[in-house]
Amino acid sequence: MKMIFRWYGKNNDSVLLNHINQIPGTDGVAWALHDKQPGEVWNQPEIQETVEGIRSYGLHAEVVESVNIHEDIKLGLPSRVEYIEKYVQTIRNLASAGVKVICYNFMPVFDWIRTDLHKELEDGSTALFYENNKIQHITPEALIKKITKNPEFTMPGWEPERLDQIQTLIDQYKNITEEDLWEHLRYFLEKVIPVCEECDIRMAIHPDDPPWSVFGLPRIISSRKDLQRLVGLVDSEYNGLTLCSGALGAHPENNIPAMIHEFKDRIHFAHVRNVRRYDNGDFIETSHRAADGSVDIVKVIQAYHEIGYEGYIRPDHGRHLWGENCRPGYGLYDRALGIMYMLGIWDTLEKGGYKQ
Ligand code: DNO
Repeated sequence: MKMIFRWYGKNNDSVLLNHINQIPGTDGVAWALHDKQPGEVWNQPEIQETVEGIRSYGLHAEVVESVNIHEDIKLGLPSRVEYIEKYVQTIRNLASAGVKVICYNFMPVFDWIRTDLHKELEDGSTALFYENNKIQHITPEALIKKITKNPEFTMPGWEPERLDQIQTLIDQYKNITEEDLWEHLRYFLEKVIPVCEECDIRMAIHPDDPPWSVFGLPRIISSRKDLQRLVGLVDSEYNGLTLCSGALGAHPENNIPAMIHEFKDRIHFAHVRNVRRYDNGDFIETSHRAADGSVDIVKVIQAYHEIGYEGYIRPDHGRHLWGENCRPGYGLYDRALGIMYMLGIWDTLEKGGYKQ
């Protein structure tokens, strides 16, 4: 496996490239042009500048997370034709800079959703928390206002400048069923996968987070059945997955090690993190350690080892530790600890397991 670290760029991240290259076993970053709006072409010079900046620290820039998809594509509007052309241009530009994997998602309106970005854990650290009951009793607008009191602390898809459009977007989805969303995803993939094959760049869809419908919006990448359907939409290895143990792991029926075995040829990017689930549907993000959450991360890494995983992997969200001031879920310390935990398991397996 190839260990990487998510980096939000020199203007948007408290973590520096020089911090990342000090984490053992970490060779690259998952990056993006974070100032780009969905639907804008990423031009070669700006891609090149970022890629060269990353490489100057001895890190590779082979994974992009994410090139976001314009809502008109997800809604299946006539303007999707133009937005898909732009997406294709971005794919070509990224491929010419040596990018190998593009992570994306097909969640309507919002990306990941939490109700508290700094929920205190027993040890005094804080972490991202999802309270099911709150989501059922709060409007998206009220939730956005609550969590964006500090403008630095937003979630992707929840930017304050989008506030005005949120209601309009939600209304636009009122007549879109899950089946419609599947058809729109198929349409998109049928256009982009042939280009990916031509330029050797793999698409890796990120599952829904949380893996169920929120605010009445359709969500379709939440379970094993959904992943089976996704890989069948366009039968090409270039149509693949970002298998996120935390996003999928919030649902007790999702067996992550079994998914790793079943979809082994289509996993191009692995996100690893732990969550502690509660019976009422709430969950909190914990350290990576198996004992701290509901997902057995030892078994997750063991499954990657069993399939001989050679793709990219990164620690996903971490807790906020030792007074760190960082993007929610994206501090340096807990994610670096997560890497050492994963590599510890992996290296032990490489040596044939622990023997007394
Ligand atoms: C959350 C991330 C997601 C992911 C996107 C991919 O922290 O895993 O925001 O990057 O869903 O498009």
